[in-house]
Order: sequence, then structure tokens, then C-alpha cells
Amino acid sequence: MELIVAPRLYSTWSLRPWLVLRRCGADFTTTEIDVYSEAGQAEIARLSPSRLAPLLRVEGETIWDSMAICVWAAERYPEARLWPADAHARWLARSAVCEMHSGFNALRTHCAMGPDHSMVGPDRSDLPGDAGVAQDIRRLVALFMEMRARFGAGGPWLFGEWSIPDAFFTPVATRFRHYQVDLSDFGDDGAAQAYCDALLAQPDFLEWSASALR
Ligand SMILES: N[C@@H](CCC(=O)N[C@@H](CS)C(=O)NCC(=O)O)C(=O)O
Repeated sequence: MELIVAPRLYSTWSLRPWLVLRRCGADFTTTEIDVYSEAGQAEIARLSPSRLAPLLRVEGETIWDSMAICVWAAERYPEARLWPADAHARWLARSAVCEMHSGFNALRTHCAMGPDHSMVGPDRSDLPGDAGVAQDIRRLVALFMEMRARFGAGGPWLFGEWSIPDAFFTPVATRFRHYQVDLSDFGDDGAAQAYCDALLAQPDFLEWSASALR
């Protein structure tokens, strides 16, 4: 099984399924293609029906799109419990993942994940003063606080135990750190920041960051 990813430094879409496959204990290799170079674009066009990464090559098929790969993994590895066990939590976890997949456009447009997503300190940037970005951050803080309060008792993750939403929101935590966002300015009572700290401390994420910088 091979996961083809875009450059690790920038590709939030690639990080998500990679984290999920690691959580499953799946046996897979990772191939990085520089989709921003001419040669990389030709290569990804040959491999991916959408001409985008990530994609998973498995059992003779190519699964394209980060969300489709995560859904496949949940189906293929039920023992990894990639969705919350509680039905209500599961409905909301899927809503949160879909919201991230299709929304938060201002944050995604104005605040890239890289290039320093494994670092803190002088390389960080100031948050762009865009109204849409502020609105997106307020919404994320509210979402994190609500889900942690309702479902977080069993662990540090959004729904207590680790689940697919945690993969989807890891790039958000890197953006908040990179752009030095003080979440208390956006309504956080501390729960959203604590959740982001947990995301940034995930050993798998630290491994991804280290490999991105090599
Ligand atoms: N909705 C897709 C988005 C994938 C995507 O935008 N991938 C970027 C890299 S992060 C890409 O391949 N860009 C190449 C290009 O635009 O030519 C997913 O979730 O997999």
C-alpha cells in the first residue's frame, strides 16, 4: 500500500490521511511528489485522476482525496476505532470533518501551514488582519470548546479518544502556532488551546514535521 503525498512542509491534505494510516497501524509506504514543480505535475497527472495529492494505491485501486482515504481506513481497520463509538459523537465528528474538508476557506487561503510547522519562535508570522480569518478562528474555537466539553472526558482529543477529526484539525493547530494566534482573543476559555497543544505534541505529527524538514 502506497500513500502518495504532496510536499510535507505545506500539504495539509496529505498530513491528514497519513496520520490516520499511522493510527491504524497500516503497513504503507509514503512517496512524496513535488506537485508544485513541472516534473511533479506531470507525474501526479499520470497517477491521480484529479491531478491532486494525496492518493492511496491499494489492492489495485487508486483512492484519491484525503477524506475518501480516511473513510476507507475506518472501514478497513474497524479495530482502530477511527470514528467515536458513541453514535451522537460520531454524527458530530463527521459533521466536523466535513466542515473542515469543505470550509474554513479564509483560514486556508490566508494562512498556509508551513514552512515552519515543526518550530516555535522567531520564524512565526503575524496573523493576517482578514475578517474571514477571524470568523473562521472564532468558529473553530467554539467547535473545539463544545466538543471537548461534551465528549472529551475520555482523553485529550476532540471526542475523548483519538478519531479522524483529530487528523483533520492538526493542520489548524499548526496554523494557529505559526501565526501566533492567542485563542483567548477568539473566545477560548483554555480548552481549545489545550486541545491544539495535544495535537501538536502527537508523536506521529512530530515525525511528519521532522521528515518535512529533512
Ligand atoms: N480535496 C483534496 C485536495 C487535495 C489538494 O488540493 N492537493 C494539493 C496539494 S495539498 C495538490 O495536489 N495540488 C497540486 C496542484 O494544485 O497542482 C483532498 O482532500 O485530497
